[in-house]
Amino acid sequence: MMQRFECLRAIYDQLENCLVVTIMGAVACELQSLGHKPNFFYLQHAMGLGSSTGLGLALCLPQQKVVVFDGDGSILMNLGGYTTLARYRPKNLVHVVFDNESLLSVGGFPTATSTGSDLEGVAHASGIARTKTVHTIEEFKHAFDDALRTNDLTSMVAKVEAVGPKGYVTELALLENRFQFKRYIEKLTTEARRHGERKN
Ligand SMILES: Cc1ncc(C[n+]2csc(CCOP(=O)(O)OP(=O)(O)O)c2C)c(N)n1
Repeated sequence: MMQRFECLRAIYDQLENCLVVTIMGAVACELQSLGHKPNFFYLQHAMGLGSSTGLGLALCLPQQKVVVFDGDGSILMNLGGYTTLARYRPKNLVHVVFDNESLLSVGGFPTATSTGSDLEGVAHASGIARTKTVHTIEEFKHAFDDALRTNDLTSMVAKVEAVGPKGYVTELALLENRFQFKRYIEKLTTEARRHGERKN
């Protein structure tokens, strides 16, 4: 079975020009350990709202690719997130759920996916047209590349082992991350405006 860290490593270079939102805990720590960038935002505390945050960004910044790294425990707290994604169908959003069947970051309690709940099935039944479940790094990389290239909403589930880093505390403070991310977006929108003015 694949590990989430390997998945992140396999696609890290493609995150360069995306806005990236992760949920808190293990995945945030793993992505940071590959190298933090100002276009990465690690959503602390608001468990379940990774997809909602990504949706808001994608709708506000339609020219910008947005990637959300979600977790099974988190999306299970906000299943309505799937229906809202489907309803607004942002073409520039890639939603990835790393399904380790566990609340790993708080000690590893099993979630409902460990007893058979199928998140891709929920996504599909919610009305998301492009869904996928992947089990290997090759499948993951291929599906992620495809999702980034395609001009449509994709929600994918990557089945991964319930393993992560030893600790989840990083050097980067929540507020620092928040201001950095905001400035990054401001720079993007200022540049886009200038570009538009030059063209007119
Ligand atoms: C509303 C709320 N409930 C509980 C928590 C505690 N909490 C933090 S991370 C986490 C588990 C997240 O599980 P999952 O999304 O499956 O990701 P994993 O930790 O397995 O990578 C929990 C329960 C929280 N931060 N907020």
